[in-house]
Amino acid sequence: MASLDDFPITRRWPPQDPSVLQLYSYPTPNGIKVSAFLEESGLPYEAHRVTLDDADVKSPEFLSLNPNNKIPAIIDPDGPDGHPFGLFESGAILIYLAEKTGRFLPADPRGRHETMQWLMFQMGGVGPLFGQLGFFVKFKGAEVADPIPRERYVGEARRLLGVIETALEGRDWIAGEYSIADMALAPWLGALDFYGAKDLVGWTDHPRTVAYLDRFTARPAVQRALDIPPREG
Ligand SMILES: N[C@@H](CCC(=O)N[C@@H](CS)C(=O)NCC(=O)O)C(=O)O
Repeated sequence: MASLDDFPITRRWPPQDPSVLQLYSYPTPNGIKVSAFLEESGLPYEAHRVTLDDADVKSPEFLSLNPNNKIPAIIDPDGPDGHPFGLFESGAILIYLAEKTGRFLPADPRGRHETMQWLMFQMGGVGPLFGQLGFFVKFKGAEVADPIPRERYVGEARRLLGVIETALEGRDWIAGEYSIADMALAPWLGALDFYGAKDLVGWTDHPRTVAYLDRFTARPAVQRALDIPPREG
């Protein structure tokens, strides 16, 4: 693609400044990951609100950038080859932005692989499992008489919290230094409150994890990211 005009999504969500990175997102845990990176790094960008309504995420314009109909997605007008480059999947976007800016992903191989390990742990474990927990506890729980799905996801979430609690022993951030792994993981810990699932998973039995989420949320860049793009307006 030679210019942003070649991306059909820009017809529905036109860029104000086509020279900066375009973010298509909503402030959910997966959306906040990328907003947090952009706010932390200071990379110039423009945020477009794409709600989770089918009218947005399943619109032909959004599907042209992410055929998997999920936020977040980006277009970088200055891609790896100097041409506009579109990308979806929050983990892939975080790695891309870390490599582009040289921030929040250690350069030394050991630190880099450990950061990737925790990023993958979030992408393959915490995100999907907590998402299902939210489905069965907050959104559709009352409609499902069978207790097994709910028990399954409560048990898995509790187990994953135990893994995080152990990993945080003696460190402030999940891979040592503050990194893209924290930007991926911490927003999902925050989701437990939104799901009304904190008591079910024994949140307060995990004091290092509680302090970790507080530490993440207290960062000024994260505070801003929590409402990017604004939910309303
Ligand atoms: N694996 C994807 C998951 C993204 C995802 O689940 N996004 C949700 C919001 S948190 C979404 O857009 N849902 C809309 C839908 O499924 O229709 C990623 O990490 O980017």
